[in-house]
Amino acid sequence: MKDTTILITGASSGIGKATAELFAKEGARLILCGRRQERLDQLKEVFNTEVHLLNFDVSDRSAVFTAIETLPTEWKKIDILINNAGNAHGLDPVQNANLDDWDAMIDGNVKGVMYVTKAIIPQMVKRKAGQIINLGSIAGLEVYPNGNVYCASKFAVDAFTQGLRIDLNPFGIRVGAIHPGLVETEFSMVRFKGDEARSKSVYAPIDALQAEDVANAIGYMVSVPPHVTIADITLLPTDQANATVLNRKP
Ligand code: 8X3
Repeated sequence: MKDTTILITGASSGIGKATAELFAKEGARLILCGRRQERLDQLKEVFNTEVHLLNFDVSDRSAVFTAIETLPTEWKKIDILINNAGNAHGLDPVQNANLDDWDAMIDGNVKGVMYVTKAIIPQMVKRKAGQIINLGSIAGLEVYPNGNVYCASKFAVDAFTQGLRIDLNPFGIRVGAIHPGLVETEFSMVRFKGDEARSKSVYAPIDALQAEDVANAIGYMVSVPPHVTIADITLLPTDQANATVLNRKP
């Protein structure tokens, strides 16, 4: 992957970081995006590959377009975009939910994916080449209790991915999504606002997916021959049958 440039959002932790590690090992050139500069710096230090860092918030429309427009010339050709940034905030019934949580999920998970994609696709369209992989979720395929707006945001990612695949079809650009179930990352700590016990209780009853499992599936989506598009992968822990059915350990 030596001459392949991959841009990953939300690269400082979890699935984004594991994906960056996987592609760094394969020698890809990486543009790592995130909000936590120190974490990005640490990755750049240990990766044995060319890395460019971008510190911006995907939900900040002008920051997104400025960051992409002002990339140095040698980083302007992006072969693969991995729209990974996104979070859940709260797990409450609609009637009790916090509106700031809703805004954060719609702004980050939905608008963020759209802004970054819109900023990056002109050079893909021009070159008639490229690949875009969006991080969906099992929550974007099924609605679960109290998931309401988080599920809505991931359903939107799924719809946007499908629309993008249609619109970019004339240009030979591959578009797909990956829909993970429970992945043991900082996801629940963010969702439950730092409540460690509640966060642990999400993953403890099962053998959850690890960030590396999702990264490996993304690696597969990228590795197939150019005439093949993996449109969707739904990746579940073996202990998870769907959004709500878990084979809990005794
Ligand atoms: C993360 C998976 O099931 O917690 O998107 O919504 S779930």
